[in-house]
Amino acid sequence: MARLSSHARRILAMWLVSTAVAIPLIIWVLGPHLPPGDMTAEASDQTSANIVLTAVCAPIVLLILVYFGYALVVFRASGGQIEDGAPIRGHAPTQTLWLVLTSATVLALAVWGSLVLVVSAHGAGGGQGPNPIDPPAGAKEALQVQVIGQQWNWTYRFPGYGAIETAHLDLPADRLVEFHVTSLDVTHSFWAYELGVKADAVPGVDNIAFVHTRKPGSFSIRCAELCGLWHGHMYQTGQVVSTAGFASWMASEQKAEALNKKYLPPYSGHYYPEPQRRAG
Ligand SMILES: [Cu+2]
Repeated sequence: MARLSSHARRILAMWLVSTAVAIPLIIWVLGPHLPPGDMTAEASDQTSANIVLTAVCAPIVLLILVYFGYALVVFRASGGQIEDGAPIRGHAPTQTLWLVLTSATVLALAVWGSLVLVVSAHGAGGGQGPNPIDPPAGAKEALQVQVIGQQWNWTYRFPGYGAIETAHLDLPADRLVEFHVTSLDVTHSFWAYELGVKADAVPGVDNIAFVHTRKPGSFSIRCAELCGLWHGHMYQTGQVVSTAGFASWMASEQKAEALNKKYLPPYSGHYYPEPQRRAG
C-alpha cells in the first residue's frame, strides 16, 4: 500500500507540474492563434470559448498521458516475467472521484456555454431565423446587409442604400451589422469564417445573424453547405474597411449599380424567382 501511494504521489506531482506548464502556454501562447480570431466581437467570443475548452481539456489529457507514460516506464515487466497483474475489480474512492469530477466538469461547461451563448454571443453568429429572440443592444441602428446565395455565387443587397445589389461585401469597421441571409435556389450556408458567422441560406427564409465588426481587414466567405457541382466556387474575400472607406465604396457601387437597379425585384426578406420557362 505504501508503494502504491508513492507511485500515486509521483504521478500526481508530474501531472501538477505538466498542467502548471501547459495552462499558461494554452492561454497566452496558443490562445491568440486559436480560431476564428478577433475580427468581430462574436469571433472573439468563439475564440475565448475555444481557449476555455482547450484549457479545461488539457489537465484531463495530461492526466491520461502522464499515467500512460509512467505505467510504460515504471510498470514494465522485465525479463521472462510475462504474467498479467491481478485484475482490479472496483475501487470505490477512484470511481466516486471520477464520477464527481467528470460530472462537475461537464455540468459547469454546459452552464457556462449556455450563458455565453445567450448573454454575450447572441446566437454566436449562427443565424437566429426571421424573428431573432436574442438581438444585441443597438440592433435597431445596425447596418442591414442582405446576403443572397444562389448556385453558385453570393451577392449582397443594402436596403439602407437604395437596396442596390453588389458582387462583393465590404463592411464598415466598429459597427453592428445585421445579416439577412437567404437563398434563391437550394440551401447554402453563409460562412464568413473570420467574422464568426455561419448562417444557413434557405430559400424562402430570412435568416438573421448579427456581428460587431472591429478593426479593418479581410475575411473569407465560403459556402458551408454542399449545394451542387460548383459548390467550391462560392468563395469570396470580403473587407472590413474604415467608415470613410465604406462610404466611398458604397458611393461608387451605387453609381455603378444604378443601371442594374431597374432589373432587380423590390427588396424583400426572401425571393421566389420565377422560372424562365414552365413545363406543361
Ligand atoms: Cu452553396
